Amino acid sequence: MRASPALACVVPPRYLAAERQRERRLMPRFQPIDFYEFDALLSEEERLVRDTVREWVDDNLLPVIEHATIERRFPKELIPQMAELGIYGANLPEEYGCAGLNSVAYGLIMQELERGDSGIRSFASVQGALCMYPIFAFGSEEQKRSWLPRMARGEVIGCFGLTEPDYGSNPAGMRTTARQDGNGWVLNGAKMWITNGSMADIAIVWAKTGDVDDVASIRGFIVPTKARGFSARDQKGKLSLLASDTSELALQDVRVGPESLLPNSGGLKGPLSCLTQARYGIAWGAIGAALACFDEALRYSKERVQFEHPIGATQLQQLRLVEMLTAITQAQLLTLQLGRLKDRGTARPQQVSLAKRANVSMACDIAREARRLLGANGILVEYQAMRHMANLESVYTYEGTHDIHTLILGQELTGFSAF
Ligand code: TGC
Ligand code: FAD
Repeated sequence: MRASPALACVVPPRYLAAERQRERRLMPRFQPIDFYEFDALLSEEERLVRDTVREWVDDNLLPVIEHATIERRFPKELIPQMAELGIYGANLPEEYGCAGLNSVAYGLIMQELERGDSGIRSFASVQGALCMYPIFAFGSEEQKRSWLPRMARGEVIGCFGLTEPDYGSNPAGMRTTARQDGNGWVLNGAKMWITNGSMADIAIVWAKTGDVDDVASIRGFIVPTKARGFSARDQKGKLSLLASDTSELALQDVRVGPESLLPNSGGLKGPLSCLTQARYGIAWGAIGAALACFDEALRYSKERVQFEHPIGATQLQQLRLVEMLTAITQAQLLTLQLGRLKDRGTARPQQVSLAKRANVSMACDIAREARRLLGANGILVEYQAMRHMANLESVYTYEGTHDIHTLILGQELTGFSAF
């Protein structure tokens, strides 16, 4: 995290207004449970980063997320605050204006953001793992110096265009093309379900520069969204990730200069490596959503009285809570080990698939069970469980569906591709 006053847990003055707002609404504060002394496995810096973002989420994200959800709008006012905390591309090097954190600290940031809302974690994931990372990994030195510091400061927002209307799980089939035109390129095609699509300043667009079947010809392009022929349209009718911008992109004879091409990208491996970064963040993020639901359910079980005793005094609700605690504890330990492997440089994409698949599924189950424990109140937006439950259906689907990760792991075990 950027060495800023925020790192030292000094809450910038304008955040105090949100704190007062929280108190007015008597929003209960998150009460972390550390059943397996997980904190002892973290460094001081990792804990500090997590606690800083945790406090920011409690004071600034949670007070606005309910209304943002009802109004179906991404809370743009949070963008500069997250930049100030050093959240965007937090695991990329300081020489490009980023925080230079290790993978575990980065993961803990994703956990805390998604404890607030999957849509906010999505925004940060797309900005960091899907837009800044490809510029860092496949860009020229000039591109890195030009884009990364501005993106870290939240002055330039990115989106990532891989999925197409007819190619979701199978991006190798993409139809978007980039044809060389003098020094530059002309792009044509459509991208679907693109997070941040309507608010982005640039789009990382993946396109084929050769024949329609030539997967090796896939290259990445930094496309300014104000380029002539580029348009974005909001995806209407969502019942999930309501506080997130999801759009369809159309590229019609979009001309870009040579500086647009990510020179070191080539083949499907390029976008898939970006997905590995984002899936890693999602594995942590899902724990955050689960923690929020567990925290709310536990508190509710102690407060809600039926048959003259708290529902938490009944065996059925205790079973629910114990299953939640067990699943969260297992996920934390698994994901921490993944983070340590990533920092050692030995984590493999299949290990990331296992964590994304297991943790998102775990979080979906916990959100659903928490919602049920809350009875009728569980369907209200002023409680968190149902918002998380609906959000997690998208998380289950994007960045490789649960099924696709099953097949990735099945192939890893048997050597047979079953796609
Ligand atoms: P395949 O032949 O298996 O692989 C092609 C090349 O890529 C390499 N590779 C990877 N590299 C890094 N990370 C990974 N996860 C990788 N997976 C594969 C592979 O080694 C090979 O390299 P090389 O050198 O031999 O060329 O490719 P395939 O066409 O058979 O596809 C495999 C499959 C189905 C697993 C892949 O297409 C896939 O993962 N599909 C799911 C698509 C997906 O996840 N889309 C996500 C779109 S972005 C999004 O959802 C953002 S949501 C917003 C948010 O994050 O919050
Ligand atoms: P399909 O691929 O059509 O799959 C439909 C069903 O078939 C699924 O159940 C799937 O698991 C199953 N299936 C597919 N293939 C097989 C198989 N071989 N064997 C068995 N079952 C199979 N994409 C981006 O590029 N950028 C973004 O920013 C982005 N953001 C998103 C935000 C949201 C809210 C959502 C919902 C999606 C987003 N996506 C984004 C797209 C996302 O990655 C795709 O939705 C996902 O990869 C699945 O593709 P699909 O929806 O076309 O489903």
